[in-house]
Amino acid sequence: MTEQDLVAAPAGVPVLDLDPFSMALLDDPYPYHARLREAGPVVWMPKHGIYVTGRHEQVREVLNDHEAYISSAGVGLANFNKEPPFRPKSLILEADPPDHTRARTVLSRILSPRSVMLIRASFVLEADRLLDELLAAVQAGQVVDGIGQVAEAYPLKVFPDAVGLESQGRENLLLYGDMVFNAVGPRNELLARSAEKVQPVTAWIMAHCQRHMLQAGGFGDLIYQAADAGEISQDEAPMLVRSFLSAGVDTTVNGIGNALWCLASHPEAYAKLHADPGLARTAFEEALRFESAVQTFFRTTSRDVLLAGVPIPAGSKVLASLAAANRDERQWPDPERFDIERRPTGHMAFGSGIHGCVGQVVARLEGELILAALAKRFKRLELAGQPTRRLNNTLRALSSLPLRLTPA
Ligand code: OVM
Repeated sequence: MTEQDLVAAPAGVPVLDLDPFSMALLDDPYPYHARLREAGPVVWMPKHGIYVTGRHEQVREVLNDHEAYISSAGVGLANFNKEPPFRPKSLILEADPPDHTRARTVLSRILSPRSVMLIRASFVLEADRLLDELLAAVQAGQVVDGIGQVAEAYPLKVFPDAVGLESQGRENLLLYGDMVFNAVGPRNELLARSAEKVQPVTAWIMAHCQRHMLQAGGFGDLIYQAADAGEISQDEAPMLVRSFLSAGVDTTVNGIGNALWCLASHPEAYAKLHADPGLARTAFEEALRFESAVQTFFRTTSRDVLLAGVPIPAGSKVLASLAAANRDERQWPDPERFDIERRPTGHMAFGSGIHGCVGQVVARLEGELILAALAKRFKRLELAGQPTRRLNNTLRALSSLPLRLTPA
């Protein structure tokens, strides 16, 4: 008997017999997303025994009803009410109110627009420094790897600096991100492979969540200050630092990497950006819509619910495809068109509702600054070879992106 035989197909729900976590669908998810949206507002996938929604309206509904669709049973395929979590639960991601609210209040203050204003100057300086270096490399005749030299280099410098992390060992942040985002999916080959490295990487991460490892005044230290003030307990502080280190790097690395890929494969869009680097912010936003770095999250129903009239029993896992919602023709005119002058307000790449990305102000800052710095220095950005994909159960990611850059 296979896993799927254990879960009977519910009546009245369209069935889609696909595995969204198979290598083929992860490599090219868009035809599957179209089938998902077409099949109905909610479908049943027997392979994993889950309900799946890929239409914007229903994705939004699931994410905005945090009482019916809870996070404390995990936001991946695993149901934490039935099996233990692969790591101690995140105090913010895998929590519901009122527990969630305390953690969220602290993190939203640390990552607020006002506090991000204070780091802006250093983020600008670093983007300019990195792109000056890149310009010199290009002038010396080098082909550039957009992933290693830009998309990884920039977030790995500025975000851990802002958290107050030491410089050494930061590559662990990418390995850890790869692991936690694979763990949102099933126990497939991808999870097995990234879990092989879990012990040393987790040990490094947890060690760097300790107060004495974090520079005074950084985001990490501010969490400990919140604990000193009694907003959270001392035991909770390292766990909230862990949230920075889980969600703060691999997400922006791939947001920027995907944006570079979008621009390299749409020369007319890059030409517009070069002509007006002020478009950097909306260009980044459109890239998030078009190639969402985080493709999916799950919720678990806390009671019997109706979603678009479809009955879903209590205790069900519901997959919300952020990426499919972001190309839903019911929501977006000409969704398959990458258009940096579109204002894709309401895209789901940062999620929505009380769990909507708490770091989105920082993420947007990084995206905007790196694209603007690029646009100012280069008049053309072209593919210099085939990009390679880094398959991950949740992240839309590239491992390399060979670029030919033409100085302005
Ligand atoms: C966390 C966290 C938050 C958002 C995303 C995420 C798996 C992790 O709190 O650890 O990615």
